Amino acid sequence: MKTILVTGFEPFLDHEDNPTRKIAAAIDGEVIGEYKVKAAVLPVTFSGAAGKVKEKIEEINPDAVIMLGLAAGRNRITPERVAINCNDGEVDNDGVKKQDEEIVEGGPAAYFSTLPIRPFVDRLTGAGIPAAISNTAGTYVCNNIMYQTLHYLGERGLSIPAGFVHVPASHQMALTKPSLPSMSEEEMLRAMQVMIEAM
Ligand code: PCA
Repeated sequence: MKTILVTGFEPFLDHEDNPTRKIAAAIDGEVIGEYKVKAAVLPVTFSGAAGKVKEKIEEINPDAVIMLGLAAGRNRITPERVAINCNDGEVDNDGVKKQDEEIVEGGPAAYFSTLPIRPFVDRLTGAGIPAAISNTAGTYVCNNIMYQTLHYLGERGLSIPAGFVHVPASHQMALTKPSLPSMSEEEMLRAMQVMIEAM
């Protein structure tokens, strides 16, 4: 059986929760499609998150990697098309703030996701789950780990599918923020199932 590494993140900034850590916990150890899922929850730090993904890749030797993050404000599941070589944004959970900084000095400007993002979106919408390809993963920690993971896999000549998917806030998070678009955690879990089956 193949193995897929799925990562989620801890809460960050003023978000009381992060649905991606719950998704990771819920599917850890499950068998979905051709894959046995191994999950990990990452710190929202520029210094620690990507290192933990690389550690997990070395430990698990997965056949695919899907990294998940919260994009509060989005109203659908959004597989990311591209990660850019730039750190810039709000403070991370270490209190570190980056601006206009390269992730890898002299590295390629960008990496495209090697996940089947169009089939993901087609299968998700076919299953009644709102989804769309996103053309920016931002410049915060999510973009950082997508870029670093694809860079790392490329440098090691590992041609496994890997990439990033942003999810909306959960209904629970929207309870206290009435204007925040939200999706139920059950629906997000179903989305994971659909995407892994589409691999
Ligand atoms: N979302 C943030 C970092 C952690 C998370 O879940 C992002 O989009 O960069």
